[in-house]
Amino acid sequence: MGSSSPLLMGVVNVTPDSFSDGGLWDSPAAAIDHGRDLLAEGADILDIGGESTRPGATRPLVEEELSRVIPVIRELSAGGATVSVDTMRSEVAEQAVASGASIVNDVSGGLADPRILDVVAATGATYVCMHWRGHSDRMQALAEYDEPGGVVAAVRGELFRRVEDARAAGIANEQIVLDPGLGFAKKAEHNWALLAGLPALQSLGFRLLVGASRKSFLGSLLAGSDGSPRAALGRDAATTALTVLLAQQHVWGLRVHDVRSSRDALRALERWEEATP
Ligand code: PMM
Repeated sequence: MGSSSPLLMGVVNVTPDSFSDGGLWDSPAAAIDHGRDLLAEGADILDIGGESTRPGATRPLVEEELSRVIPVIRELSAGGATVSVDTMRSEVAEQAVASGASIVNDVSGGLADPRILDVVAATGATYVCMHWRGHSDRMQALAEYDEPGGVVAAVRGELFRRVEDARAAGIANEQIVLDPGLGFAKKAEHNWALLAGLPALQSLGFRLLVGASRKSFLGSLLAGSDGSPRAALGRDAATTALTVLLAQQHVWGLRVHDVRSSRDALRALERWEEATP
């Protein structure tokens, strides 16, 4: 693997309603098969989630979330995969790590359930701390960034406050990965500004993970002549272009649905870099 290649985190949504692939793998057995396929296509990490964060989504009960993700995490980590749990709940994070997950991917950055920070500190898991302002039912109303420096300065400042809380709970800097949270309380223009402004986030000194895959801002970018957004499954070529651009920004990881196309693109980029004096 070339020095600039980010890790590819393949998405396994065990949910009936995720916006990008909802309902495709909503039984544990189907999710396990899908996870194995993603590994074969070149995923470095599998991100297993049981709560949809699509705008307007309602939350599952904690028992429901546990019954979706735990069997999948247990099976895939027993097979040797590096597993991440996509959850905002401390109980789910705790049981996921006990079942073999080594990464806690918390899209709320500790805001939804602050005890998740204690779980991460106690277990030593890697902590993906994403920028977030509120649950999906109200997040689009929170997409206002009027302060000087706009969305990039706001996200940088708000993420840094999350890091301070994580450290106060006993999480070490080395455990932390930051994520700008594309699409979470962000309009399309905010997502593009954040992609262009990644160096400002990198200047905080942490590894970065970015999840652009199949998001709505790509749907609006690729809208048809009648203005209707391109459907989620038609956004992979644009996602792959961002994979290459973000690899060139030296991000640590990319969360993607279609692992094969991103893996192929990274291979081409590595070969290109090898051939470039
Ligand atoms: N996006 C989604 C879910 N989890 N986790 C991280 N760290 N970063 C993201 O951007 C992110 C995430 C929503 O996308 P999906 O419904 O397509 O999985």
